[in-house]
Amino acid sequence: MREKLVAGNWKMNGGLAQNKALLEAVVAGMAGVQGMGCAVCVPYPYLFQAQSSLKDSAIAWGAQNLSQHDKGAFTGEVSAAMLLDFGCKYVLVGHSERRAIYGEDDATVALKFEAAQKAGLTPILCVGESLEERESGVTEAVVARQLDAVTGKFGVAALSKAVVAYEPVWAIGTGKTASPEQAQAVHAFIRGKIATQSKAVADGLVIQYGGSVKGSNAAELFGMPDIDGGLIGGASLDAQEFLAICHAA
Ligand code: G2H
Repeated sequence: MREKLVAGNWKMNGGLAQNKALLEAVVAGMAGVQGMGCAVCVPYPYLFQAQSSLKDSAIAWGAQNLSQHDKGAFTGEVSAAMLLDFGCKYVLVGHSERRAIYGEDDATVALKFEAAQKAGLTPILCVGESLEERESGVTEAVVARQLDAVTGKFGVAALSKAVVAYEPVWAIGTGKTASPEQAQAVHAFIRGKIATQSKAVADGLVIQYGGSVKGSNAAELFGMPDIDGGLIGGASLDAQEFLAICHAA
């Protein structure tokens, strides 16, 4: 039985004072909640704050990116070991904003995935198609290619210690959410594809949905059989909204 996971992706938002209020409200609102996982992926400078605010709670924290390299002359980069120093459990890899804005290709994403796992972090591998790709009918091919970049290199077992987040690019920060049925169809495709390589890995794989999830649509999405929680952007910056999503899981 898979446990649902709701993870906030703050993106490049926040500040010490507002984070404090947000983290305290989330900790209070999640007290006593069991049977699901909750995490926040914060900007690097606030990992220390997340660690000190969340260390006595059941809420995990993580980062939104990492370097594929272990250490060395990579100005501006942050390694997996550094994230571990701050108690991170999760790290996002291959978020569509990294792919589109920073040119991260499938091969780079796979290396980042490997660096995270080697260090003992749980990568949240983001996959998803653009509007143009959906409209030209290649959604499954795109998602398959993004998954194959990892499983082709490291084997399907690599997904036994990872999370996949399906995030249709056209639904990210646009207010347009995939309908529960549209999302479920892709989630079922992902699980089915993994199952052809390992049923055990497929059955245990947490597949989150991401893209304009809100308190008002979370329950319907999370009610679908292959949707195991969500990766939450904008709505994770508002404690009440984020808590409503967590409570729907
Ligand atoms: C997708 C999602 C979080 P939002 O990027 O990863 O953002 O919920 O704002 O669409």
